[in-house]
Amino acid sequence: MTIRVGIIGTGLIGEDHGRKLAGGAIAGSTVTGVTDVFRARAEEVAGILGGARVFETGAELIASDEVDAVLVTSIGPTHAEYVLACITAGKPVMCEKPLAPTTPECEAILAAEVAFGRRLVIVGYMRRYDPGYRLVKGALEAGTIGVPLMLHNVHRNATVGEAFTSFMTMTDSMIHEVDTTRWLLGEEITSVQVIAPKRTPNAFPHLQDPQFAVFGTETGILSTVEFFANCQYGYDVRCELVGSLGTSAMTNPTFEATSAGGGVATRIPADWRERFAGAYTAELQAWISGLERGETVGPSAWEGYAATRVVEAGVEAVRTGERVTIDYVAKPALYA
Ligand code: NAD
Ligand code: ISE
Repeated sequence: MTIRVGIIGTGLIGEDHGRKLAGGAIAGSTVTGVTDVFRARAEEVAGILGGARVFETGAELIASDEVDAVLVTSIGPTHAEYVLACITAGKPVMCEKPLAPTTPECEAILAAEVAFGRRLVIVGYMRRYDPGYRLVKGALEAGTIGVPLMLHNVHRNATVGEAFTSFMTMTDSMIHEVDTTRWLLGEEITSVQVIAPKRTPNAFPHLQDPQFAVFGTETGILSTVEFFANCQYGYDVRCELVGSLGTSAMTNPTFEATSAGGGVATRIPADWRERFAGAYTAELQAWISGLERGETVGPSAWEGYAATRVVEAGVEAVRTGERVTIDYVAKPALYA
């Protein structure tokens, strides 16, 4: 059985996921349709993907008999509209993060999926499929490091563009650590505070960079995040979990080690595409293989809602510097 995927939004990650889905990296999928408000770009990507049909609108793509499942990789503010249309059409949908930028939009998605009666939506929190993060979770689950007390996260981008704001550190970037924290620890985040360290001279003046966030969980575990948008040297994303009996840490994967001239040189990934290439493949494969079995495999709409809820509070924390507490709507039984 081949799952015919339609892609809404053919920018960087739409193309990246599309190449995997259409090019044989993922077993059991093909790409039959693409669409983008920037039509020329959709046509370009359709060509790259071997001639997928270019749809005029997302609504037409979702309604098409040639599309079994939908991948939403357009910009965040457009996600809710497309995800809701997929639920109405009864089509499985994988939505890149965020599920939606606001909690009312996420709550509308939860309500629609609950009314539909079964899960259709997954959200692209790919770190759950990264070998490093899985090793840390494995150490925790094996009991090797005892009871978790503190999680320390590092999230560094080489550079960001001028459009990147002090709030996007939370909504665009640290949203990944929000999901990582929830998934690794199995607890909801109940508070967030953001501290502004000395600024790097290498950021645009409007951007507070770096930033340091402290998330608190239901049982009082602290999860810290150093987010540095313009670290210059490469893409460096990793974590260390401190438990009552030991710690579990991961290294930023490197791809080669050259020994020469009395030293060893290792590469550092340039960006998320390189660092998480394997994780993106694994998440897409899990989704497609699940659909072949008639199952929905991947982070749920609830996980998407919870992450958005936390970063909304995080934006307030960036603005005020205060510790902001977080509560949630009751979790529907569908997501138990
Ligand atoms: P991008 O700007 O390269 O691509 C976005 C595309 O969406 C553009 O081609 C744009 O023309 C198109 N678009 C805008 N409005 C649209 C609409 N109404 N309908 C259809 N298409 C529309 O951005 P990107 O880096 O590819 O990011 C896309 C999404 O993926 C974002 O939500 C982003 O947060 C997420 N993302 C996730 C990761 C990850 O690590 N999981 C990494 C990068 C981006
Ligand atoms: C980007 O949108 C991502 O999702 C990347 O994973 C993250 O590292 C980067 O900071 C974001 O801008």
